[in-house]
Amino acid sequence: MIMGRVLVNRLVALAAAVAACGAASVAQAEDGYKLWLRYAPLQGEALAHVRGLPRVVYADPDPTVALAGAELARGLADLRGESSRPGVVVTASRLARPLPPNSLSLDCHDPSQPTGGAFAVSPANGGLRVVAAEPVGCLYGAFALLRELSLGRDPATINLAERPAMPLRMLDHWDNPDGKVERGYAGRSIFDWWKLPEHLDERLVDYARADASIGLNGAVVNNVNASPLFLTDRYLPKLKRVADAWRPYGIRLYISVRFSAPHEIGGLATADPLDPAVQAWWKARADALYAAIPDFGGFLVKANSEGEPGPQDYHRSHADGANALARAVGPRGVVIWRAFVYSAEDKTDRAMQAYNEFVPLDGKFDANVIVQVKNGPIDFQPREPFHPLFGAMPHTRLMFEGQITKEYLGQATHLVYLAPYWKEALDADTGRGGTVAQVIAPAGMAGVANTGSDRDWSGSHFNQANWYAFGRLAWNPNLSSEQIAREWAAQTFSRDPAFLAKVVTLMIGSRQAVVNYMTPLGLAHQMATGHHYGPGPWVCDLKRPEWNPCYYAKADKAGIGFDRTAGGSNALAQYAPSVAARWSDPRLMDEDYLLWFHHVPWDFRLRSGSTLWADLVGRYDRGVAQVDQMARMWAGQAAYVDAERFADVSDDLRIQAREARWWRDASIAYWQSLNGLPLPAGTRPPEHPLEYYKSLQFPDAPG
Ligand code: GCW
Repeated sequence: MIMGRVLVNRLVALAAAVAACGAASVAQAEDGYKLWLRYAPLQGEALAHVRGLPRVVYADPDPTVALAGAELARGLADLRGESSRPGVVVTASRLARPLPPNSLSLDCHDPSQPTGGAFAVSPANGGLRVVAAEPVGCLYGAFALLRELSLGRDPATINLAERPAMPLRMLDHWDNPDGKVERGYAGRSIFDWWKLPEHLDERLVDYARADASIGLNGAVVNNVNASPLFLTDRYLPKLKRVADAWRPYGIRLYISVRFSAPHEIGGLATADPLDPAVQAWWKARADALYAAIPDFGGFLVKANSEGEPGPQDYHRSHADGANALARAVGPRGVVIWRAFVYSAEDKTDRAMQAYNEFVPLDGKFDANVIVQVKNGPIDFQPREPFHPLFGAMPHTRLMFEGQITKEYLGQATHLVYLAPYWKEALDADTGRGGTVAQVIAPAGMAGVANTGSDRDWSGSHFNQANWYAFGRLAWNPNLSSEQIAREWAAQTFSRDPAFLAKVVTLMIGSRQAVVNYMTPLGLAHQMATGHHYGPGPWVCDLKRPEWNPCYYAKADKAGIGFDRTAGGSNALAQYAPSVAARWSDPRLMDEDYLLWFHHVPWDFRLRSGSTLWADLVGRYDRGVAQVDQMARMWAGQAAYVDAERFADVSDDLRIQAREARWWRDASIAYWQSLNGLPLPAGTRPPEHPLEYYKSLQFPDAPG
């Protein structure tokens, strides 16, 4: 014990620990690079509280614990407004007991604590103690402590005991090896495979730190429309370099694989998953990956979907395909197999195809296979009902896939805060023994990343909130959207209560605003084909019917909406009876999903008494008005935000206000061309004739 204390006192490793962590970012003032990790100086009583905290952090030399210690020392110095006087990190092989008085201690190998990233933080010995069973728990604990302090909490009242709700909390990057990001609106890829392994961009370390700060623990580094390059020997040292940089932050590296790779790069005649040579090839690739990266996470697979190869090319099932890869990986990792499938030949309602394909395979997947299901049955639309697969495969681990990058929600520029969107699905009762969040708890959540080479990482400052919210919800899906918005805005912009009251309101309302001006009342997929940016409800001439917006709205002179009742596609029957019952009667149901499940005449009476047509037009108008209101709210916040970020957000809101009108006008002009109805009294007519909206082309659209 005494020996331990002596050691502790001797091993003052201030600079070393800070340097070893590599966490120092290259951020400039307020260009958004620092994300929510700004640790802006506290004021008043909160400042006095952190100034009263000890300046010595006791840690041990484990690389993750050292990082946690350095983060704490640096974060506290910043919060104290004394960035030039960071605290001291003292490292020892194991912490001495009793804990040194008046210290901040990271006690990271306590076998009495729960594993899996859990931690506890409490006042101890005149200081604070973070305790965990494993180093990564301490890292999460350090970030959680800094978050509490950043929000102005009195350290004496901090008592946290947390454990993540699910084991896999991941980001999926749809990044191609050439640096282009599919559906990416924040510049180019953060991965420079060309320069790796010799050069590792410091941004990749900052990225891992940001992920860890919100509890994320894995990332798939390449697009699900996968290049086989990632399975070649040439990529092994590149992947290894990234994995080595991420390891101290607890981020495991995964890759997307191309199912036909054994044939394409392996020189085999086939990629049939039941062929022993194919199986041996996958095993050899997995072995090579694990030799380079012992904690390699596993494979993500998009198979037999949108033209990607898959087991069905060899008349095998998704389970055959997934299991072949899962056996190659073995207990070392997982195979995440996507349920996002719909085929050109299948004439059933697209919303039903994944369920039809996967439910019969329940129980046939190996234990290390996880089936990854999008939040809704079509494709990340502004509003969809939850996916009917959740709850319908009780013998298969299901993972939730959300899209952080806003492919169908205004991409980089529209301010849309997505926590309420994801929570709508996570909180939904499947009627089959739990909510979606409960169904996925044994597996996890993956978010399609919105990160890129832009200085602000995410294409706009408010898009950072969606990265933040996704991590926080994967850690704890019971957090409220308000709490997450408040935490994020306070850390990112200002802790001033007046500011937070306005900005949290603005964020919370933003999701319904985009639904209103793009696809109200349960409409979906009305975006122009290809770029998915602006409106294209008239598009109806593409070869694959389900790639046409007209397929989803089924609008004509008489009415609008997709009949998914027993009289139509009967997609409703894929839900538990208690859920289907809620959506089966168009007169009684939640009207937010009306046209998703029902085809109704334009003069259908809503509960408000107004006709469908009048209500639809009213909702588009409300969406436009909501964006105007958001812009007004933001305009009043100049005093709280630095000029650079204030102007950036103001500009984006100007774009959003213009484009909300575009969506409204184009949609109304088109529906009117079908139904021939006059606009409700007092309604502003579309600014241009329909032909104008149809003529707009965007060959320069990003993503
Ligand atoms: O949302 C759609 C996108 C495709 C994407 C696909 C998928 C990666 O438009 O770009 O491909 O979904 O999820 O596989």
